[in-house]
Amino acid sequence: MSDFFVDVPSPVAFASDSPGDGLQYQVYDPDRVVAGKRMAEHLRIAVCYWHSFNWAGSDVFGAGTFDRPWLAGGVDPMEAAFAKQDAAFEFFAKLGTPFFCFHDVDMAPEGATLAASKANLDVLVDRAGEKMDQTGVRLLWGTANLFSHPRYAAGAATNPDPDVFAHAAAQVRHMLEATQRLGGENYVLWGGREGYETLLNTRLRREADQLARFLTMVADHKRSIGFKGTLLLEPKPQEPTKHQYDYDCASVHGFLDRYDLIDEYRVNIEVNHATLSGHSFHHEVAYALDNGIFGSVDANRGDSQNGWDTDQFPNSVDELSIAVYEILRAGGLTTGGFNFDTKLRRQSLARSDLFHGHIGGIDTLARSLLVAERLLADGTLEAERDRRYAGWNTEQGRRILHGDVDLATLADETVAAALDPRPVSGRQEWLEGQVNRVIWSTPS
Ligand code: XLS
Ligand code: NI
Ligand code: NI
Repeated sequence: MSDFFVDVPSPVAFASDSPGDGLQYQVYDPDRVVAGKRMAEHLRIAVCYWHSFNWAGSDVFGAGTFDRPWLAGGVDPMEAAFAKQDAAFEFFAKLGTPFFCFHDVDMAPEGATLAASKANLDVLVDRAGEKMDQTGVRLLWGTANLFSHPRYAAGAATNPDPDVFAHAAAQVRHMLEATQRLGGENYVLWGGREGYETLLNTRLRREADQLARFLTMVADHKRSIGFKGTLLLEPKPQEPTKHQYDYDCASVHGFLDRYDLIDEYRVNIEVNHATLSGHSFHHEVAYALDNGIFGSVDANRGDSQNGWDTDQFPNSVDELSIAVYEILRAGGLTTGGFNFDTKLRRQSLARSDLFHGHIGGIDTLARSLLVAERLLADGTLEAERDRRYAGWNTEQGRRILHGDVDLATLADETVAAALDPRPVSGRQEWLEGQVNRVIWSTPS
């Protein structure tokens, strides 16, 4: 094991009673059984390679501030990739979380040609496989970066140039196969540049058809190689493009339905993308679950004052627990997990800050799981939802929904019966109080 994180000498353990230096979990206890399953199995936590190891802390106004020697330049690119991988696996093992996620270009340097890039990635993927065997860390998902290189400035699958589409296809084919070799449980497609900067030069329907063609080819290839994982699309409304086609869960759902891809893809919901699209994370999770497309989560948070994808570490039990409740109520995660698509603030320079960010976020998530279990056992929310729709269980409700009555007949009957329904309270404030009662009374 490498010794990059020397200031964190041993693995992070659960120690609820000793806050100490903050390098213990206060809530996350992987073996603790919650609602019939170990916490680790409920949450299936992953660390992302890109923000944690492949980003130097730069922003649009300034250079990197972090201590990531492999990104410094002047080092042989393959040697740098090895050093990065050593530090990444040291981090995963010390954090004690079961999964990681990566893009092709996070792990291996791009070569001068596609063939050279593929060869570099194969070396690093084999090396990752050995490290996974040594540490027991598994791959939650892999993905291809189809947005950083200038060739993708006008999109990958939605590019006006078919050669760019073909280039993206080659990258995805290789990365999907690499994900399969590493036993990855899902494969993600985030269409960062599948959108437009201006409608003045854009044909919307053509680009949608191209995207659907691309996703169909990926799904076909998945079947032909026998990859058993789940294909996931990650919605985001904008950034870097002005408008991204996979805007939110409802847009993705409509798109999948329209192009007959509804059985092939599910969604990877990112908290900060949900809020950027003008929804709550709770909304996106509830929509996906109710429509059978829920897959996985990118856990993070935004800053409500600036409207960017700030990818901060989650820190609100109030925000997360209600969404975790919906996931638990629907039976929990299957192949998905909670991937920490999170990055440090630019001034968080110490190597140990990466641990503090993850530990705090993971404890927030674990605490949300405890609250969700109590909300489920408490039953108030479901009882209230049942009560609210109870009218539909009557013979009249059944007749309407089953199409046993047409509009004119229903109108005539309603007039004859002189129906005069009265509004009833939605009880929102009472329900909010009930959720708080459970949050406040959940023991650690
Ligand atoms: C960017 C996305 C990206 C995906 C993977 O906003 O969150 O990190 O998760 O390509
Ligand atoms: Ni993400
Ligand atoms: Ni994001």
